[in-house]
Amino acid sequence: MKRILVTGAGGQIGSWLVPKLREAYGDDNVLATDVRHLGTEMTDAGPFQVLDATDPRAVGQAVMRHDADVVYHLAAILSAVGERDPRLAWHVNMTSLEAVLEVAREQKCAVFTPSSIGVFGPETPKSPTPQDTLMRPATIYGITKVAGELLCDYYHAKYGVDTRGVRFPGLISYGAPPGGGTTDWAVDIFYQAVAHGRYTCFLGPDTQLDMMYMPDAVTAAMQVMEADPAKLLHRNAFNVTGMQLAPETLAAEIRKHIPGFTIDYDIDPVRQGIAESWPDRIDDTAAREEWGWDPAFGAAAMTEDMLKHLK
Ligand code: NAD
Ligand code: AKB
Repeated sequence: MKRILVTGAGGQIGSWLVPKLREAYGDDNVLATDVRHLGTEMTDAGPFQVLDATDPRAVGQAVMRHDADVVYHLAAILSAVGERDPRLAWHVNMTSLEAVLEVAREQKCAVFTPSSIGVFGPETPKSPTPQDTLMRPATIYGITKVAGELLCDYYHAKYGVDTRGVRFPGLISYGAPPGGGTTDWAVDIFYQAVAHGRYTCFLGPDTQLDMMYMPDAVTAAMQVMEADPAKLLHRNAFNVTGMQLAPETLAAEIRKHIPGFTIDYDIDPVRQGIAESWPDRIDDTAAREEWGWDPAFGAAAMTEDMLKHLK
């Protein structure tokens, strides 16, 4: 049975991924860690430890004590917060990844690291965005994600570390709120629709981005780590997507369930600029062909499920 350590476990992804990992591999085999204390839902169901993932010694000790053979490295600063504090984003994203990779090299662990559609930039072909293409991101977040993909590839090629990852699009979920990204509107809109029947969006009406419902994201993370390594050509950077949404198209979906729902716009130039530098639609053929990626949720099914849970 795998022994797993998760960094950044209290965030939007970790709060969904840790319970699924515990279900699959056993509660005691999955050590959840985060730089902050987390609620009892996370800490009572299995082992938990406060851990700063930028501290290589602490990461090494935690991996050794837990006898981990897999690390899901989720600790990071996201795009919008990164633009407010670029040095923090560089420090957290790069220092923590280097720490995890070094520990993985020394202690022979496999590593899952999520990359992002944020690796793409204004010069990248927008629709469809190929798996292998020009990547010159305009955000510090994107720069750390491109560097992270390359560093993970390097640790695999040079040291044989079993590094794997996907480029997640914007993730939609209920429960733990998103951590300060450009795609957070696609979560906030549901909470505001249910609570107030209206939403003011910080992106323009037709700003289309790739999105995915969290159950599919968790499946992707676990599936790529279970995939036959012989079939993986793009180990650390698989494009994956579930659907494409713009504020006006998601508002129309929500209106099918909440007929009086209204949306208006108060555009934030920083996040609008980031969104415009990202793809409209990524091509995830490589993930489908190399490890069987096949998302269960499109826009209609995701909207229905989100509203069912939030109501
Ligand atoms: P999040 O912001 O919701 O959670 C990040 C977690 O990391 C938080 O619980 C935070 O406390 C923790 N953290 C911050 N600094 C830390 C440190 N020094 N040591 C340990 N923990 C620390 O992020 P998320 O949405 O769960 O994203 C997880 C990963 O997935 C990130 O690499 C992110 O770039 C990537 N990703 C997320 C999305 C998305 O839409 N959520 C999309 C693409 C990629
Ligand atoms: C963000 O908006 O920063 C994240 C992402 C797509 O990486 N949700």
